[in-house]
Amino acid sequence: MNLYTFFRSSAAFRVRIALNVKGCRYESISKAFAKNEHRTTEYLAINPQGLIPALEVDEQVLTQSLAIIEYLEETRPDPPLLPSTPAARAQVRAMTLAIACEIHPLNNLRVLNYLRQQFAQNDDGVNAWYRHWVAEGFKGLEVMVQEFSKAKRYCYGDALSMADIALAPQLYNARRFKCDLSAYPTLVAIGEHLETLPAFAAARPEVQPDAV
Ligand SMILES: N[C@@H](CCC(=O)N[C@@H](CS)C(=O)NCC(=O)O)C(=O)O
Repeated sequence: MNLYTFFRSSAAFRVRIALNVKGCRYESISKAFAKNEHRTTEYLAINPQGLIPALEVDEQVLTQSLAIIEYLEETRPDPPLLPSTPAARAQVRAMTLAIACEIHPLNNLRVLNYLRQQFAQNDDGVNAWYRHWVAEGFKGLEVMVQEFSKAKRYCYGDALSMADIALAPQLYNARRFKCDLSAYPTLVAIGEHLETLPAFAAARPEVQPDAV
């Protein structure tokens, strides 16, 4: 498997965790955002969206981190990343999407760059935007994990799921942007536990081969 990745990409961070959890071996092919390597003709032929990650797996290229993780789940079901009942799976997917659809796209690099370039925002403006959308998303997610997490170790029940794979990178980035996390004690507690898991530790940005 080849993972088109960038150490700072939180969507790639999700896929790195999933690959580690599933015990999949993969090669990292780095596409540095600062050099616009994700916008070259060569990479657009791999992922026409010009976004990281993409995964070459089973003689095809897959894009979109959650589609990739769902594919891994369906083709390599052990250990599972989704619970066994439809209702529980729906809750896990809801928490995953609360991060991947409601927080992350608003805070993506190209959105932040657009704010700077088209709307003349400086660091203060961009950081306020970033923190606002994290707060909006985490507010509801904290209530959900308070209901569904059993021991504040995982988002749903007491087992690892896709929601944890979405949460850890979002918490990592929230800290990078100095978001105040004091209103989300359950999310923070779950994040602290996830950090102790080898599959998560090995996926962290700073230990990737392209980390600078
Ligand atoms: N929904 C996509 C998001 C992919 C995405 O936005 N990736 C970011 C990095 S986390 C990216 O490539 N950004 C490049 C840019 O904004 O120019 C997924 O889950 O894979």
